[in-house]
Amino acid sequence: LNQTQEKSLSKLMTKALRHTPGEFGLILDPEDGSCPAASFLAAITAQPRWSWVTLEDIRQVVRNSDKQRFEWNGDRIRARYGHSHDHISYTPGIPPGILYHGTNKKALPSILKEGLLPMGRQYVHLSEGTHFATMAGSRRGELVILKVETAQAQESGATFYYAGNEVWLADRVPANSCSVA
Ligand code: HQG
Repeated sequence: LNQTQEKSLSKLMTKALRHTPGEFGLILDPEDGSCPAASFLAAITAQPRWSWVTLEDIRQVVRNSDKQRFEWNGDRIRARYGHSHDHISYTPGIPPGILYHGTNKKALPSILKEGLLPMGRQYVHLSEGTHFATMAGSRRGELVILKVETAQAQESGATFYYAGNEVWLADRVPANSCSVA
């Protein structure tokens, strides 16, 4: 796979594992959102432009993913985060005191008023460091990094879940626990 192919195969894989598995004929495990690698490969190679993909190509995408989007569990594969529906049941965890969220300047007034909402996804995405938040927030305009006080958010009813690789998820984050970093 060259870099362009890797990127576009990664997009197809996130679509199948985060958003519309049914469209690919996949049924994800309701607990961890995984499916057998063999079924996954079959679903990918059934796509018109992707009939030539091998398991090694998929392994390459998983290995090289800048944000470690995917995860193997034995012979099963899943997306670690980013899901649009109730595809995974994460276990609540105790987050570090501060987490970061990357967003853009235009969204800021609304976030400071309503708090962080999952919008089109199952959860709000947060990170332990600013690197992941910077990548996330740079996608749509002028980057703003928000700092989340997790103890305060929990007192206001937010629940946090760990998705691995420094990424945390929350059902919502109240405005009183968010500030510009
Ligand atoms: C914003 C990508 C207005 C929120 C990324 C974000 C990440 C609000 C957008 C991962 C709001 C939702 C997740 C409110 C939140 N008012 N805007 N009250 N609350 N927002 O894509 O966190 O490359 O669903 O700040 O890099 O940007 O796909 O979430 O700007 O890692 O692997 O609403 O997905 O990773 O956007 O991104 P998203 P996100 P991948």
